[in-house]
Amino acid sequence: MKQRKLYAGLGALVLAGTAGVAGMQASSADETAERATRGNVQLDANLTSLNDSGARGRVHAEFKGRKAHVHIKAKGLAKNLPHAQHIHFGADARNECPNVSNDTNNDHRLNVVEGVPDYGPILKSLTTSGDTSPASGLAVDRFPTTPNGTENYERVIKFAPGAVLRAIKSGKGVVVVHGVDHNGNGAYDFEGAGASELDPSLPAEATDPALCGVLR
Ligand SMILES: [Cu+2]
Repeated sequence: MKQRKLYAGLGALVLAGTAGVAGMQASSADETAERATRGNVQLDANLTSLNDSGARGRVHAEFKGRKAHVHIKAKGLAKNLPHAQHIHFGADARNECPNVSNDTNNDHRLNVVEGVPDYGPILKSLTTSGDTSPASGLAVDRFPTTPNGTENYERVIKFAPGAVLRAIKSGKGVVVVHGVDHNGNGAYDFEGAGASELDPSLPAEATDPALCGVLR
């Protein structure tokens, strides 16, 4: 598996999407914004299947100020394969999950880029350890590998204060779990769905979204 290249491929997407978010954070990092991010809020997301992955799940996120205790439970994911997972957010995105109408190239698959108008770029990488920034977007050795297709993930994620955190707390964060074994052969390979739109040297199976839900 070309995991290192997988990182590089998503890196481009991350860089393309973060400029607007960084600007938002800087412009609102004042005292008012800081106060507004202190509140506690409980959010839930119902994770539904994309790309006929057959998976389903739930997310519970307990925000205390700038920290969120994120709990993901999912089943039916491709077994024994790493599943990159993120909180996506875009200031210009619809902050929703994509559907079949997002399949702009009519190939009967939903790739990562086709979903960006809905869920936006990566805001947080829901890794199992270490860095949680967009830079870890495809740190495959730090994402769940779901031996039985089942995921039970828990981690405290820290956010920067400001407009983006307020937007997440107000119900605009979208959780996406990636990785679809389209041809069911137990591997991410080119036979399943060809090359990833993020990097033609990668299988699209490794990056296609499998689950999506809005944290509300
Ligand atoms: Cu993602």
